[in-house]
Amino acid sequence: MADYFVGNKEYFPGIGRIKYEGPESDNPLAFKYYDPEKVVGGKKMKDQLRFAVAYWHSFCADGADPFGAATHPHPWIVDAKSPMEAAEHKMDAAFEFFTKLGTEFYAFHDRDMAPEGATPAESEKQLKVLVARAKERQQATGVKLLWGTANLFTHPRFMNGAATNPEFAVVSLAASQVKAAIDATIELGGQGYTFWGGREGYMSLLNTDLKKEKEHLARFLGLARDYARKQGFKGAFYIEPKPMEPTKHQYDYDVETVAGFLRYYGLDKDFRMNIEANHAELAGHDFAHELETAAAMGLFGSVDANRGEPRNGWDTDQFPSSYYETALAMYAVLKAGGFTTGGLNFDAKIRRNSVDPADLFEAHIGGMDTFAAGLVIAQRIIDDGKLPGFVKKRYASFDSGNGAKFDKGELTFEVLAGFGSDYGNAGLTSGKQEHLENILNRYLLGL
Ligand code: XUL
Ligand code: CO
Repeated sequence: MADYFVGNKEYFPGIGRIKYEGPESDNPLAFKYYDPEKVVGGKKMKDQLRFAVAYWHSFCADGADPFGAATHPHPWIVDAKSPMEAAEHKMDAAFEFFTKLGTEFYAFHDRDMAPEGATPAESEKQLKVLVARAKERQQATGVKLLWGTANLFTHPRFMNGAATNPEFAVVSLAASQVKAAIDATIELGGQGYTFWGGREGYMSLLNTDLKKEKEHLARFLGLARDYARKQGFKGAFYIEPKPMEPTKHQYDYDVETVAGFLRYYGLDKDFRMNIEANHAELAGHDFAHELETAAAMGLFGSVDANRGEPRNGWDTDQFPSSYYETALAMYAVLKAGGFTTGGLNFDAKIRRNSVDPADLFEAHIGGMDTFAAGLVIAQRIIDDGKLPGFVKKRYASFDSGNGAKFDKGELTFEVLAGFGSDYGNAGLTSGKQEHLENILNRYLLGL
């Protein structure tokens, strides 16, 4: 097998396989920290990080924004004679990109891969044609599907929501699309299936029956899960929390909200979280907060790796570039036991004015290096043991005696309260936050 895949036409000429050259390298098209075969924390970097490229941002998004037209005239679309031919060329470009970059996984929405047809049946037929082609490309290259999903937000029919739409007809159309997307995911050996509630929320409570919409969302998810399992799907189901945008309020607001929703409707055994950094930010949380909150409830699954712009209130989907953020994120991931079915999916897009073909590579290289460095720093935190040791010691009074009894549920409230009189001066123990932040900064500098 060639070092990388090229279809009938090479879409990124002049760029070959991206290699690890180390931190001293000045080559913008080389990895500085991501060394796929290097073992960190008992596993190869590539297996700890499980990078995926997002089909939608990298091969569909064209730089258009609400104020201006496309700035990325993708060559795979420009020279195509029909939407199906454009989709075939796009797939070749995608597999060329995956294999040149050396990412093992990708993620896609149904409509990223195949164009919408005139009818639902035609859309499904077109998707099947492209899925068969993707399967061939996967077999030829070894690239795998991290997760699939359905786009239930672009078509005008979803303007009032999909599973939460007030019209039954639209709920049914959404189901037909999800069914086809689940079939596609199974056919491609997808390790997960993601539900991001694109327009599952509301713009105004004046026209919304909130209780009914949430019940419909829960019913829809349960039915989709049952269908997928019946078809033999063994992968993970993910819910991707996001507090707002495009609706004013999304029902999948953040991890804690989704956890409550899943438990209330009895879905918590089957669904886990796909946590996106930028969505965490929009919800007013640190990325690591969302990861740790999911892990604490056994709901951690996968990650949409990107970053927001703290001063903007929308999803800027930028490529990760902060070691501080990725170190704390990878620390949370490692503490949660690492990825199993999940991975780091770059749900990120190059800026509208990044118009050179190399920009897409440099964006991913930077994101991968940032997470690789984050992994190394996270492992340093664990190996050195100062931070986890401090936390362990901070709770040591629950390791034995009455504290341990409390933890095991062996104390009544009266007994617990009774001990209080013995502990008059307790509580003035330093949390040492600044001390710990200084230690973390030394790890970040490699010290
Ligand atoms: C939107 C978003 C989606 C999901 C997949 O904010 O993150 O791209 O990741 O539907
Ligand atoms: Co996302």
